[in-house]
Amino acid sequence: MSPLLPPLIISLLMMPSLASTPSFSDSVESPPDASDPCSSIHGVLLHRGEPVYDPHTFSSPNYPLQYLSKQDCLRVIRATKGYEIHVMFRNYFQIERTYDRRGALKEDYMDCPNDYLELRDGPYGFSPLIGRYCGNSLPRDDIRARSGYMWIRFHSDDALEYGGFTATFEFRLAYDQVYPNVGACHYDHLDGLDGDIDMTSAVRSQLSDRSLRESECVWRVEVPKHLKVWLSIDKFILGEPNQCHANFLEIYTGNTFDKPVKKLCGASAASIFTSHHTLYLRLFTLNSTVRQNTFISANYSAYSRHKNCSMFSLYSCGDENCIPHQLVCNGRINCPYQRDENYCEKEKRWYMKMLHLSYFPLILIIVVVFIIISILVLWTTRICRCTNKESSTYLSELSSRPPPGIVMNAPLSALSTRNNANSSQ
Ligand SMILES: *[C@@H]1O[C@H](CO)[C@@H](O)[C@H](O)[C@H]1NC(C)=O
Ligand SMILES: *[C@@H]1O[C@H](CO)[C@@H](O)[C@H](O)[C@H]1NC(C)=O
Ligand SMILES: *[C@@H]1O[C@H](CO)[C@@H](O)[C@H](O)[C@H]1NC(C)=O
Ligand SMILES: [Ca+2]
Ligand SMILES: [Ca+2]
Repeated sequence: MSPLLPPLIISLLMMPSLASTPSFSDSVESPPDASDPCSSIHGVLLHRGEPVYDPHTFSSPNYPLQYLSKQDCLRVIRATKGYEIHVMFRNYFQIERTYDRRGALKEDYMDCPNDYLELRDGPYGFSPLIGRYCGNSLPRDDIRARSGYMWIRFHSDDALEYGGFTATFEFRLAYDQVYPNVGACHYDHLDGLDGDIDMTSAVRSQLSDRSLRESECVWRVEVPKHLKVWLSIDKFILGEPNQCHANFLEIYTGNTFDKPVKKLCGASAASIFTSHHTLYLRLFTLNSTVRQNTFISANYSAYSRHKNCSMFSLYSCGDENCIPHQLVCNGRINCPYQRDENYCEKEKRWYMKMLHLSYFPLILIIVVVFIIISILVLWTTRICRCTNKESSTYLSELSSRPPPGIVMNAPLSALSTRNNANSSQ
């Protein structure tokens, strides 16, 4: 057992609670599942075998024991508006540090390619870097997130693990908040299989703040895990086309850990079939003039690629793309060649629907057989009625008629008027 017990009981008084706004769902925190190795980054530690939760701490996985290999733990913390986040490290700090080819320690403190703790001033992996930490000395810098958000990521590779770290953070009133607008233009699309992304209106809503210079709007799209996101950009007009420093749209898949899969700052954009079920879109604009002339709209849709869509209970677009059945005839295009919407108007009429069924000939045969049987049944009952009538008072009149098969073709009304005429005579 390590002699250095983690600072489990730290009373951080006068701390504003974590605010929750509808725009940024990552900020809603609840006690995580203690069996998840990443729960320690969310403040859960095992103390004498019992999980202890302190949301104002974050530690390496498995702390106070050695951290685990192949971990990627992420947490985003958020302060109430007007506060900034300060981080303090405790006890010890031991994260694998880079060795160069001769085995000498590299002096570059920021270069930690194997294992590291990464802190950013903002809620995303593309937010400004505060530092990437590794090695054996407690980070002594004044670590603070002035945007009111802090991105915390711990990464370890598959070899060499060390003691790790534990840290506490607190919220302090910010007298000079430099990025008051971070996280203010965030939109989540997490529940649907398809939808519109209206970037033009989002950018418009930022125009009311005249003092705002740079702005960043972010959309997070998530579809069920077994599917992927297809993004189709219908309209793409940037305020300053081909000026990548002034405006751009970046597309990230999975998380924002890695570089964007695409950075768009030209005059056009096409559709993108991503290979992940989550997607982040980041639209950067330098100033309000640029924002005023920005018009971008996109649609997203869940899809998957299989040789045989029906084996995965999906609808086939006819081109190896498969989509969930709910997206067929929902009034939106979800197949690249619109197959999911092409037959919908016709299919509303039942007989057209019947024609599209593969077992239509079978139904046709059944219907024809049924009609023939009905006719035969009607005919035989008719004969029976006629036989009964033969014994009645109309016997003489009926016996003068042609055989029953021919009578059937004569309209009943004509028959009855003739009867009436006969009786009135
Ligand atoms: C906004 O940025 C563009 C491109 O750099 C520049 O041409 C324009 O003058 C700027 N407008 C304002 C109001 O600063
Ligand atoms: C696709 O899968 C379904 C269900 O498993 C099967 O009935 C069908 O024959 C398969 N089609 C092809 C072209 O393999
Ligand atoms: C995208 O959504 C808009 C609004 O619902 C719609 O008008 C447009 O046709 C859609 N585009 C595609 C390719 O589905
Ligand atoms: Ca390692
Ligand atoms: Ca559709």
